[in-house]
Amino acid sequence: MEEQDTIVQQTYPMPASSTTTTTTTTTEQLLDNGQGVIDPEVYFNMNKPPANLGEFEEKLTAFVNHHQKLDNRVVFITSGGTTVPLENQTVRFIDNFSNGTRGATSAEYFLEAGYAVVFMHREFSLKPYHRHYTHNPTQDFLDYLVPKEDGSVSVDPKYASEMHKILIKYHQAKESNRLLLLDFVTLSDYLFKLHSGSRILARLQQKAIYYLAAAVSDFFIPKQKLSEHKIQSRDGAMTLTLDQVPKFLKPLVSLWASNGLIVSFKLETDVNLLVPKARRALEQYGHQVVIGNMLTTRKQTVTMIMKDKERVLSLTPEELSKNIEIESKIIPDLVNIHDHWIETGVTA
Ligand code: PAZ
Repeated sequence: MEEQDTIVQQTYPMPASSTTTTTTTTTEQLLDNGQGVIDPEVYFNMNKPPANLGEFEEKLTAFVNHHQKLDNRVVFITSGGTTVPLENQTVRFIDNFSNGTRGATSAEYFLEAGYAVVFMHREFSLKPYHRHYTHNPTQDFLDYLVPKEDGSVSVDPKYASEMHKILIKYHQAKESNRLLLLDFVTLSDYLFKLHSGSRILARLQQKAIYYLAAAVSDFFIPKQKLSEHKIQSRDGAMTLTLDQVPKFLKPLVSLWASNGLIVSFKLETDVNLLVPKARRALEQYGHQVVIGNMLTTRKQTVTMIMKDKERVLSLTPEELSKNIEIESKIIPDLVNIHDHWIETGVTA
């Protein structure tokens, strides 16, 4: 309560593009229904878009146009964690655990299922196909390679056959122009690109899936409250007050992503909260699927939650021992849901 009182007393300069004649407005005027959360549209008016937003939109528009002509299904995957800068000239930022395994792995299974994939990921997080070599905890990338006397480099024969299979799939995806990689770093990049990207995909109507696997911060420091320069330690202990991030799922469902199948994720550490919170999100935002997962078991089990039903997808101990990935169950399940969505406008 105390925090909220402090926020409400804050004044913000209006954005340069604003047509209003006043120069400042109170946060109270910007809050969504008095719940202490800034409306997403206000957020976009008050923050500067990422410098490469134009390039992002150009690439995405060309990709979507191409697949629309071919009548292909397209999935827009978000993957990895967002950063929350503590300074405008950013030295420090808040981050989270996500390294993009869910998103990158899911992208491969969607490609196998015939989808074109827009993979919007945190810069330097896991990417489809590359992930098998770049982020392997037991083996560094250069250890797959062998230097030859003639100055060339080859793949160590013990890895060649597996690498060959992955390379074939990777080249197929690239040559058929079915994989578009786009990136983000900060929460602000993410929100601008989600906003813009979902509106570009909206022309695909039911043919699009929005698969929101990124771990997006719930809290941030508004630009107007950010220190311009590196925060100095001579001032002693630091106290941070973070505002709540705008609830972007609501406009995504009702305004931006017209008729697409929207799949969000819910991550919890307290198992008792998982399904109730996922259900609350479905009711609040009115989208089609929430995939619930627990921090420690997210690679073995998920719960698919829809309006009138839910089911648990899990790997058996035997499947785990064979390194089967849970995404090999999630994606076929979603493809069924999507088939049904396209045919009937409701989830299976
Ligand atoms: O990136 P990763 O594979 O390590 O983790 C995936 C995940 C847990 C971030 C994802 O499955 C998820 O739940 N994303 C949404 C998190 C949330 O904002 O609740």
